[in-house]
Amino acid sequence: MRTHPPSRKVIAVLAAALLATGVAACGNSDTGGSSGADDGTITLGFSQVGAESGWRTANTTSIKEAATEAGIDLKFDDAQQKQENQIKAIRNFVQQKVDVIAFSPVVESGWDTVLKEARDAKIPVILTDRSVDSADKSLYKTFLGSDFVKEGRLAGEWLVEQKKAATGPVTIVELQGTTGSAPANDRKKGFAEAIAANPNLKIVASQSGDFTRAGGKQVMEQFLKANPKIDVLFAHNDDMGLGALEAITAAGKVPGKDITIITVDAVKDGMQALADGKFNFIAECSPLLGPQLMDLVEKVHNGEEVPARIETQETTFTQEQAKEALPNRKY
Ligand code: GYE
Repeated sequence: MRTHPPSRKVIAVLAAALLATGVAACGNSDTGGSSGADDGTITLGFSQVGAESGWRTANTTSIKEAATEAGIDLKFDDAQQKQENQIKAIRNFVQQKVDVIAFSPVVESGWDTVLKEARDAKIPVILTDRSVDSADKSLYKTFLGSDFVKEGRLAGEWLVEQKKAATGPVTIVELQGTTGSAPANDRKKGFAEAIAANPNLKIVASQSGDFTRAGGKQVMEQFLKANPKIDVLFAHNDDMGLGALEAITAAGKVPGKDITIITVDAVKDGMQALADGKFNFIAECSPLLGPQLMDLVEKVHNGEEVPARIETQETTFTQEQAKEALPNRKY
C-alpha cells in the first residue's frame, strides 16, 4: 500500500509502461467497480440476515464453504436481523469496490437508495434467499432462492387433505416469520390460499415469532392462554415450531397429537421432531445455496447473461419420510 500520493510524473511513466505492454489498467472484466485483486481473484461482499435459525446457520456455512471452494475472496457481514446494518454493510462494500455484492434482504422494502448506489458504482448485485419489492428490476442481476408462496401452499394443501372429513371448525394458530420479510409474507399468503378450500379451517391467531426458538415459545404461550382449543399450529420455520413445543408440553398438551404441527425448512432438528412424532409435516426450504451463488457471482462478474430468477428445488416430508431421510441429512 502506498502512503503518499504518487506524483504526476510517476503516474505518466506507469501508464506508458502499462500501455506499452498491452496490459489494461484494470485487469478485471468490464463489469466495472472492481478493486480487483490483480491476480484475478473475485471479491464478493455478502451481507447475511443474521444467525436467527438453524436454516440461517446452514446457509452461512454453505456460502463460506462454496466461496473457499471457488477461490472467491468473501467479505462476510452478519446484520443481526437489522436492515440498517445491511444497508451499512452494502455501503461499505461499495466503498471497498468489491467486484460483486450479494445479500439476503431481511425485509422486502426500502432498498432502492442503496441499490442505486451500487448500480452507480457499477457493482453487480445478486439477491439470494429473499427478494426485495423494488419496481426497478435493473437494481439487481438475479434472485436465487425458494418459492415461499409455494411452501405455504404445500403446507396448507397437506392440512386440507388431513382434515377433509372434519365436520366442525378446525382451529389454527400461525407463527409468522420476521415481520415484513419475504418468507413471512409469502408463506402466510400461500397457506391462506390453500386452506380457503375448506371453510372449516380457520386461523384464529397469527403473530410474528421472528423466526427464532425464543420467539416461537413466547408467542405460543400467549396463543395457548388466549385459545382454549387449538387444533393446528402452522409455524413459518422449524425453529419457531421447536420453541413452541416447549410451550405446548408445559401446557400439558401432546405435540403432534393434541396439536397438529406444520412447519417449513426441514433442518435436522426439525426433521428429528418430525421423525419423533412431535411435528406432523414439513415443507422443505433448502439453505444450501452456496455453490449456485458462487457460480452466479462468477458469471455476473464476467458479464455473462444470467436468468432473472433461479428457483431452489424442494420437497415436503411426512413423519415416515423424515425417518427415512434423517440419516443422510446434511444440515
Ligand atoms: O425459512 C428461516 C430463516 O429466509 C428462507 O429465514 C429463509 C428463512 C428460513 O430464518 O428459518
